[in-house]
Amino acid sequence: MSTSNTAQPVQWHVRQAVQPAPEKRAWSVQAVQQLLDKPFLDLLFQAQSVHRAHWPEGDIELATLLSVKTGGCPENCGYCPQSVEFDTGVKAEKLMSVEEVTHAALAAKNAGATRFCMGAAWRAPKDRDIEKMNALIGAVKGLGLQTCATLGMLEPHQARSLREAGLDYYNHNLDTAPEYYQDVVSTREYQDRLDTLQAVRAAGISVCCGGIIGMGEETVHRAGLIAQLANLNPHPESVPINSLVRVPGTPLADAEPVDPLDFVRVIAVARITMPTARVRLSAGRQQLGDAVQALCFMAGANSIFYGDKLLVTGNPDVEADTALLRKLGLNDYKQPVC
Ligand code: SAM
Ligand code: DTB
Ligand code: SF4
Repeated sequence: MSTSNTAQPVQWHVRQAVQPAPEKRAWSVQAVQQLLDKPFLDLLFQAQSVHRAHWPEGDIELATLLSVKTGGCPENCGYCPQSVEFDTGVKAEKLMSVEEVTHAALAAKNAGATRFCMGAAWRAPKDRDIEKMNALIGAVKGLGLQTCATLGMLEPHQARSLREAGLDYYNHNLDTAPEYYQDVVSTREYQDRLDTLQAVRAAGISVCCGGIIGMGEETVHRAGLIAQLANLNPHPESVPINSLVRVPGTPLADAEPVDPLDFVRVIAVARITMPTARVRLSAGRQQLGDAVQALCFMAGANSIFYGDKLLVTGNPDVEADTALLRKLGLNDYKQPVC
């Protein structure tokens, strides 16, 4: 074997071709917790190093949300303002029309969004709901946007139908660790979520799956959530990390607020354990302020929900996000077309 430093590209290509795919590392809850417990700056440095190695462009993805079917949901997720069980002032509405959704998606595109995510407050859509969603997906896709939907639990045939209509991503969150799940929602099982994720993956739709921090969970539950996500094989392409929006009338309205630096830690650990995922700094940004959001980007977040509203609660407005991205020198920001 040659000991010279001269590059030998041909040999390198041959070696690459015969190498087996690297084995996927399984993350134990303990290993994830050790990451969460690292000294803050060491953790941030590690996460930023992983981030730069996998995302050299360093851009922030802009995804806009629209609640296409609001309220009246029969589930009892303790964080959610759209459950019929909680008195939150959110009224049940019917599914929006193709025209209304197209109008909103075009506005999102003109403001700079590349992905458009449609949310529906369903436990599980009926087949006739899927048909109506397919029309919305086709219209959004026709505008040249990436499409995402979050509609509740899916059967395999429904996932296939959404894929055929042009759905690129399906959002379905695990929300927390399996052992904490029943403290938050009792109308379904953790396994139901995993089954839907499997149906989505099998249909060829990319997976968007994450969770919520600040629901009274311990650090071990945060580690348990991240381990579950990282051990999905492959791990999700998008990982939304939400900070609980404490909505009056929900059982979690008075939950202890999360220490913002602990929230940054979760982002960092998501980045380290899922290097090729878009980690989305999701709900709760209004409470974080610019400095903590900048730390989240430093920790490896490279996506945000972009637009004045999440589903039914508020989000920083487009002007504030434009200003923040500009201040941080991110995205080589161009003026939105209005
Ligand atoms: N009904 C569908 C479902 O549950 O999958 C889709 C809509 S649901 C509102 C989508 C996700 O929003 C939930 O899984 C949860 O992670 C997040 N979410 C809902 N309410 C929230 C809140 N108050 N704060 C933070 N995230 C929230
Ligand atoms: C996700 O993880 N967060 C978004 C999206 N996926 C659908 C929803 C956040 C909802 C926040 C409360 C609300 O506005 O309803
Ligand atoms: Fe329904 Fe989804 Fe809200 Fe749960 S999170 S109550 S399933 S809309």
